[in-house]
Amino acid sequence: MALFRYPRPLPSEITPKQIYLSRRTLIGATAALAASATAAEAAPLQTHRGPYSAVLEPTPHEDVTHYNNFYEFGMDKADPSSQSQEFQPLPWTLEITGLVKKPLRLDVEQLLKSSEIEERIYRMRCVEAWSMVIPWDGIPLANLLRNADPDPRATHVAFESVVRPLEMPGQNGGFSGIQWPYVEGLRLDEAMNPLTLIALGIYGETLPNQNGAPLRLVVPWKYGFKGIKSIQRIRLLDHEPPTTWNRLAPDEYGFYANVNPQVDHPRWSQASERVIGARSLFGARRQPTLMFNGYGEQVADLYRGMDLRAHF
Ligand SMILES: Nc1nc2c(c(=O)[nH]1)N[C@H]1C(S)=C(S)[C@@H](COP(=O)(O)O)O[C@H]1N2
Ligand SMILES: [Mo]
Repeated sequence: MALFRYPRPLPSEITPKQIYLSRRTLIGATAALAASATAAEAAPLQTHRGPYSAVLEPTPHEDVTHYNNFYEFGMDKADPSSQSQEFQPLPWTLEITGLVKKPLRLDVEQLLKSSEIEERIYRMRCVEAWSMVIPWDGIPLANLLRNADPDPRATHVAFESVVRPLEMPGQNGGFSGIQWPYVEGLRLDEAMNPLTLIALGIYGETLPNQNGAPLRLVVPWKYGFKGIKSIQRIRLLDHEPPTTWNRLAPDEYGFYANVNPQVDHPRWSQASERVIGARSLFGARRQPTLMFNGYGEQVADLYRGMDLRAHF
């Protein structure tokens, strides 16, 4: 069980050594409290091991926080960690609107109070054929959506990332071709699945900017691009919303994006994956990719009778 705290202390409130300590020690009680002594308004929160965590060896913290995709900060894997340090996640408001009976506007503190924070150790499989194992801290999305009381007409959920060109260099021109904001979507039953998480932390620490501070989506049986970062708006709809990668390259990235080793990307195989942070004698280690990224028992029923080749 780790201690988890938000808001994190401002860099000006702690020394670099303390930042290092608070990041390195899974926020061991003493280090975290020492580091946050001057900004201790918010009490540390308990993180509980969630029931859906498989027994998996997490990818080293250094790789999880320095090998990232977050095009708002640039297109190289090292850009998000180096280019996101000016980004100020707080204050933040998450809106849940659309086909709901009780629209919600929540700041991060209200979010943290709305539900118990669970630790979920999940595999993450990027569509580019690499993978990690990440220990997330977060809230089941279903809990949030229930609080908003979905209207019976709602069938889908749309998500929108933040737009802040002054803090996000990738939103100033750049070559990605992405129309901002980054947008994603799920079917409502996928969003309500108990595996679907809104993460506010990793490794028992506040979510680093490069991983999608202050809150992002985690859908472990889908390709990583569905896990939209720095979410400001969630809307319930009666139709399938447009999604960023599908809009850019509809033949390569579908709405569903379920991890499937039998359906190749048009330009590469999806049968296996490079394991980030794991080396073998011959360089990067590879392993076979699992159907639904290994979560079939929990999610295969969502797709009964669907042609997963057509709905890739
Ligand atoms: N807003 C936003 N969310 C995003 C992305 C992005 O570029 N912008 N990249 C996606 C992709 S392709 C992946 S693989 C994961 C990477 O998450 P990580 O850097 O925390 O491992 O974030 C996803 N979420
Ligand atoms: Mo990805």
